[in-house]
Amino acid sequence: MSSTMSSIKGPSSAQFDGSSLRIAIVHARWNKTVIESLVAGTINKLKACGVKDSNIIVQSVPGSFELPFACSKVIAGSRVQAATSSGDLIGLSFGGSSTSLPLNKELSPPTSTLANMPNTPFDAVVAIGVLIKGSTMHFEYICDSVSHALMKIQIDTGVPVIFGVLTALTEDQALERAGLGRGSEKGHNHGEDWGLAAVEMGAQSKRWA
Ligand code: DLZ
Repeated sequence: MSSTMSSIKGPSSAQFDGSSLRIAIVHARWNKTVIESLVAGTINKLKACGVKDSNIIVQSVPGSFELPFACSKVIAGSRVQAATSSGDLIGLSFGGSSTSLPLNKELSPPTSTLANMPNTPFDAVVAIGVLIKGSTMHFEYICDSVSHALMKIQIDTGVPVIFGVLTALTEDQALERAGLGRGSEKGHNHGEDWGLAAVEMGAQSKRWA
C-alpha cells in the first residue's frame, strides 16, 4: 500500500448506552506493561459509554491460558449471586481457600469488588491477554485453545465474551496495539475497541433476549 493511502481496516463505531450495564474485565498478568495499557483503554471507553465505575469489575489471572476458566467462573458466579439475596460470593473461589475475588491488585483505574455489586449478572465480559510468539509451539497451542474456549463460553452461556487477546509475533506488534509503540507511531490502543464492543454486545444482547 502506498504511504499516502490510509488504511480501511478497523471497526466502524456505533454508540450504545452503557449506563445500565455490568461489565467484567478478566485479564492475564503476562506482559504487564501492555496489559495495563489495554485494561486502562478498555475501562476508559466503558466509562465514556456511560458504564458506571461501580459496575466495572476487574479480575486478574496468571496467564492467557487461564482466561477461559476465569471468564466461565465469573459469569457463573455472577448468576448465582444474582439468584441469592445475600450477595455472598458463592462459587467464585479463585485459588486456595479465598472466598472473594482478588480484584484490582495490579491496576490503578477505579474498579469495584463483586461483594459491593448490585445482584445482577454481567452483561458482557472482556477477556484480555497478550501472547507473544517465542521459539516453541507454546504460542500456537495457547492462541488456538484460548480463542476456541472463549468463543464456546459466550455461545454456551449467552453472555458476550469480547476477545481481547493480542496474538503478536513480536513485542513491537504488541506495544503498537496497546498505543505504546516505540517509534514515532504509538499505535492505537485496542482496549478502546474492546470496551466499545462490550457495551454494544451487552446492550444488544439485552434486546435480543
Ligand atoms: C507460559 C507462558 C508463556 C511462555 N508466554 C505467555 C504469554 O506470552 N502470554 C500469556 O498470557 N501467558 C504466557 N504464558 C503463561 C500461560 O498462559 C499460563 O499462565 C501457564 O502456562 C500456566 O497455565
